[in-house]
Amino acid sequence: MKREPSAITRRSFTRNAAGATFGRLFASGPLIKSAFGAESPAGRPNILFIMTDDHASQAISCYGSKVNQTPNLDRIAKEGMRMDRVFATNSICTPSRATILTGKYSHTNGVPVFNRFDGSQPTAPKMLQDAGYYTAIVGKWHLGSDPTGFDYWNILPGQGVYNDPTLYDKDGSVVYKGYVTDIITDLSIDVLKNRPKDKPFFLMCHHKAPHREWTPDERHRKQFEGKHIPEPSNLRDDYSGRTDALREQKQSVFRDLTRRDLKLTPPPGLSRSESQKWLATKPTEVETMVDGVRTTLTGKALEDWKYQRYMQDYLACVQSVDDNVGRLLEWLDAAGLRENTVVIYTSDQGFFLGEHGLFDKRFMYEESLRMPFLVRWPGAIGPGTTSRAIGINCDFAPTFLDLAGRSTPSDMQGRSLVPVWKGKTPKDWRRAMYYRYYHDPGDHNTRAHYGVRTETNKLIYFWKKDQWECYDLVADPSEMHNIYDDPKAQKTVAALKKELWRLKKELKDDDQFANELPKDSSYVQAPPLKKQ
Ligand SMILES: [Ca+2]
Repeated sequence: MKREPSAITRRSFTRNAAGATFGRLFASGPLIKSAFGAESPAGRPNILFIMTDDHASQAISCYGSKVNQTPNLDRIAKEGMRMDRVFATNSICTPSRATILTGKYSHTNGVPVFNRFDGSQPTAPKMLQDAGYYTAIVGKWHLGSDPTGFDYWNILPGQGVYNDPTLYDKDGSVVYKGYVTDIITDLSIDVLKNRPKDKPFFLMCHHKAPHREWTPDERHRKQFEGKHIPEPSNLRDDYSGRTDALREQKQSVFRDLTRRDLKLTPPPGLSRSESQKWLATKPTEVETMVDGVRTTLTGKALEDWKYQRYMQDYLACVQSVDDNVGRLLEWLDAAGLRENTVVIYTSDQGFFLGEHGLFDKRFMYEESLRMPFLVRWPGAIGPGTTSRAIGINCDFAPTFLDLAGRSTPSDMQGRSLVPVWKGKTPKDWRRAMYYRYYHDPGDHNTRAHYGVRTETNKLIYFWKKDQWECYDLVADPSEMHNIYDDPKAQKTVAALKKELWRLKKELKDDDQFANELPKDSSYVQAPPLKKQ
């Protein structure tokens, strides 16, 4: 493996407190040797990175979920740390994945929308290989090009499917009978069983669930069938005082869920294409059984029903993830890998579970911006700890490298989270993060915007509309009151604007993709040939 040409500067090394710690750790002879023993407590840890697709922290019980229980995810938090302020810098699938691999914002790594990732660029997995790690990825990739920097990869083409999914590797594809979350877990365990034992490992276990269209397996579907899910207080947000963006979006639970999303069955006698068209329709009335009586739902009764159907299936998909994370944790225990493996659980972004009447993500509002982030590392992270330090997905690559004893390359735009985990957050840690979403009109007519989130406030600029929103996150955590034009807020607005322009400049966002977006697609993937 050739070493990446990225320059490691003295500045980035000294800035990186945990990197310096590892520098000291590896300064003595015997420890350098033990660094390559994966089982050795003195060596570099294994890294198990579990990432789901679209899992909101509101649907994890250790984050205070009002809608479900996730005992296995809670176990990671109980035995390690729950981070409360880790944010996606561009809240959609492909861009977040490109950022996690590169440690760079969308405008720097060239993936602002669902476009193809250039796998020839430097990435954390390549640098981990160079540092002596065995690297592997299983599950959802969704970057349009085949993985680079992995000793082993086996991925879903594009979004993949929930039942009997196809996965493919460098030699071709295989159809696996069963449910995708179980299969990705089985394959991940196989990777760990078959890995070379003389190296530490870095495994990315990437689930498809709970991505739209939220198809649960039968056991979990039954668990949530007919269960009443509490509604968020702002499910019926009327968007007063906000910009045009919320009124123009097409990601409304009441208006934009299709018959396919709602798992309705096409009437008999339709051709395949008629059936597809029927399923893609957003229904304004639905005939269903209510208390044993066939009933046609319209108006508010239909709205209530749509929210319930959406959430029952979404939560059933999450429950399968929770079970399977439990299975992986138990396997680590049984294999004696618990002590020297860093286990991370996150999602590529957050998700709306009816807040502001929405599903999906994209907007910079809290539910979409926030990534769940749980991490366990026995002996290094105190059990049951929490952190409110502002992390971003650009931090993940520097963190992986730090764990491998490598400093952060100077062109990465994040910092290692390791000192935060150890309760030693550097004094100069960021107090604000920069966000930018480009995909306009995109799949849901979500207006392009950029903005800044501080520990107490948020400022959002819809640049194509020249419209602003500003929120006081302390007084108004649900972001219902836009204070941008409030005379009392003008000092705050001015300070936030100053910080926004400062961050935009510091991160070298020169509006590279403000008007023109890449045309190629991350949905197009080399057609996987069947294995012989
Ligand atoms: Ca996603």
